[in-house]
Amino acid sequence: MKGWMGKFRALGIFGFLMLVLSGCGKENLSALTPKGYGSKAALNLINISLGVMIFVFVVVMVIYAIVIVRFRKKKGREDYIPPQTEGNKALEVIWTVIPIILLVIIAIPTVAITFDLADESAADESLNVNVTGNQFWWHFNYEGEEIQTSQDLYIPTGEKVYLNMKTSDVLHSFWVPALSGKMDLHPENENTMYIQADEEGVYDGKCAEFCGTSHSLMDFKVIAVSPEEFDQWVEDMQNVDPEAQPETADAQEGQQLFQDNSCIGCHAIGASPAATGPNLTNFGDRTTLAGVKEHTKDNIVDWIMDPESMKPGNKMADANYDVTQEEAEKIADYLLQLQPSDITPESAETNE
Ligand code: HEC
Ligand SMILES: [Cu+2]
Repeated sequence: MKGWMGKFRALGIFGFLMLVLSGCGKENLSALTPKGYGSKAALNLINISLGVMIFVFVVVMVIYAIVIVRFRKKKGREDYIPPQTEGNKALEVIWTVIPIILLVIIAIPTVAITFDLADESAADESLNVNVTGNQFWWHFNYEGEEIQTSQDLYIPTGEKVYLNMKTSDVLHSFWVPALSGKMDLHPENENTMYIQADEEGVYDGKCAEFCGTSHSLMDFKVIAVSPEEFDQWVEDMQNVDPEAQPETADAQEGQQLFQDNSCIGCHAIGASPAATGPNLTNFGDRTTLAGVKEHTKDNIVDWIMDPESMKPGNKMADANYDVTQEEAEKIADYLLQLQPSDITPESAETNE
């Protein structure tokens, strides 16, 4: 009786966990709610494999149940031994051939999709973005467009965007579950994959390769907007004047402080090449700070005063600058008004 109770309790806990955990995850961070070409292909494969596995499971369970019932030890026939069938050729062939057929059913679409997702034949006439992974932030350099961004990757919907990926330090892995599978980043070899978003939206991305203390905070976003909105965004980004004067006096002072302290040494504004820190050209249009924190003035000030406490081990923590709280507020005012485009993450979310 006690043993049964224990089993029921375990079953109860599993059932409960299944219910609760199935509520975990966000829609735009899930491979099970695919919104892109690669993720849809992957989900198809998952479903095919699952179908085959369920088929095998059911068949085995049915045979198992029949055997248990039919061949029980019966009263009066305790010594009975059923006819032995080892070495039965027909049976051996059948249960060798069936798994082969099942594996072929899984293998054909797997191989086809693998080649399809690795296909780079359209790369030349597509949008190419050079992606760099850094501890613990992402950099995006739009090839031939004179556009550099960090953390937020804008792409047009309905077309393949080729990502040529490398890391500046340790291994990272680029993963936007709702759009595609993962791709590792390596310091020397460039790895290429394409993503294609079928619907507008803001898709969360993660670093999927342990890369240090703040690995779990190395988040980014893919912002998929309509092709027209994307063209508008490109134009806006190309027309940014990195030296443009802010409107308010505080922001103007902030701009000066940003230049006088070492900030500008690590953070580019405008399309100058990748620096040691995130490009801040469209910082005011972002919805998160450092990939993970709420994009509020308070948080930005806290970040400038003590980046280590918000993202342990990050490379700004040992930077050499000395600003007061008041100065940090002015710098935040300056950074927040860096809003070069009307195309923002909100455009992707409202136009669905
Ligand atoms: C030694 C280089 C360095 C210096 C100097 C530096 N930063 Fe940074 N900064 C970084 C790095 C690296 C990150 C990315 C940290 C991370 O997310 O891992 C960063 C992140 C940021 C972010 C968040 C960016 C984002 O993408 O959300 C802001 C804002 C910022 N820095 C502002 C400043 C300001 C203001 C100064 C000057 C007072 C400054 N930084 C000085 C390297 C630097
Ligand atoms: Cu990483």
